[in-house]
Amino acid sequence: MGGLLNNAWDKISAAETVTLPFANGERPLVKYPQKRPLIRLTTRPPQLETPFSVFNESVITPNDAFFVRYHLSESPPTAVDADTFRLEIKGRVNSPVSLSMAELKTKFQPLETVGVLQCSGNSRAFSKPRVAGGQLSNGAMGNARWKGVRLKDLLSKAGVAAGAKQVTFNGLDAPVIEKTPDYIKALDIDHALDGEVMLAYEMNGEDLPMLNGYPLRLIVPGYYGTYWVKHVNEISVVDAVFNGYWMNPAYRIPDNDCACVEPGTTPKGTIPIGRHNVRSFITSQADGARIKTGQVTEVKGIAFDGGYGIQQVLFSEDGGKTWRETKLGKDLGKYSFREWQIHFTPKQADWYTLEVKATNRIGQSQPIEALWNPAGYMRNVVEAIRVQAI
Ligand SMILES: Nc1nc2c(c(=O)[nH]1)N[C@H]1C(S)=C(S)[C@@H](COP(=O)(O)O)O[C@H]1N2
Ligand SMILES: [Mo]
Repeated sequence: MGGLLNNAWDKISAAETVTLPFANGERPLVKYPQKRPLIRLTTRPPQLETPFSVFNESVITPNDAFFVRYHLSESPPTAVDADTFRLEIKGRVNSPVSLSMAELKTKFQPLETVGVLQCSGNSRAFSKPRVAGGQLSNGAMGNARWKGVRLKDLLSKAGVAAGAKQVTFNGLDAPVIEKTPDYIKALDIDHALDGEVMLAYEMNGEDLPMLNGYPLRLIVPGYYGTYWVKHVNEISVVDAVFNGYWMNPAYRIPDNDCACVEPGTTPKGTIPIGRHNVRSFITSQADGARIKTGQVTEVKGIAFDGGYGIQQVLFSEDGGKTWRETKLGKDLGKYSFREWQIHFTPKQADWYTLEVKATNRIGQSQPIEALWNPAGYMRNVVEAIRVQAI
């Protein structure tokens, strides 16, 4: 038996609170099983954000600091018995398959990928005008080393039958009220067979934490977290586009190049959300930090994209008037956070606006003005912080 949790999360009390930089940004810092104190957004279901300072500690986000997002109020399952757990693969396949965790770990070639998991609504609370949905700061993302098996290998064991169009993924968490739709997501068959999408049973060298999908979760490198179904126990190959609630109307973006519309307006057409856009953050200084005049200050941070890889990260100390190229850190793969670093010497006692802007290997970058869409998805504006040299 693994990952036993007590379901009385609303009884867990907060040791401290934090105030995030937007209206109604007060949040309790709460310690959940297998987690250090995290910023709690909601109790049922649990939604926990990573405190931003964690991203300055290491390029890999520790399991105990990794954010948590659920949709169904009785999530996650309170206990999962990994000895009796089975993954079923069915639908348009030649022979349905049922696999134990032991079989998954021994009968298939393992694969490891370092990859960013980011919620579509990460940073939503900064949308102007404000939008409905969880008012998240920048902590609904994380980077981990995932180990598991290729979905392609599992599907070829079952044998994909003619006419297969998509593959659906369902996890152990189920709705309490019948009217709430179960959390099921779908990928196109070609995507499912790309050899990169995987079922992970390890995160940073350990079993997945219960709150991050124990014992098995889907990893869809480069794609928003909504597809990374947790506690996956049911995979179905289907012959039509799956239109369940969490694919339509939920998790859709405007059907245009910027995934944006004029603030306050409704898009004409929508499509399912897809890959991450390009983002970059300064992690070494917080907004309002004090630095020393005339002294070399190290500024560092992270950048990532939807899986083409980061090409360049530019830094500005004058609010975007001039830019300098930063030094990139070790390449952990095209789906990982990429560290960057630069030195900056404030010549006089003053306020400085530091900005950072990344470009990926296919030339995609970040907008200077924030783009807007009604769900507050895919925010990737060039981030700016103000620091004071004293
Ligand atoms: N079973 C299940 N899987 C799920 C969800 C869920 O509600 N139930 N939420 C999804 C969303 S929207 C996100 S952003 C990620 C969050 O993963 P994490 O909680 O491990 O950070 O899980 C995804 N997988
Ligand atoms: Mo999400």
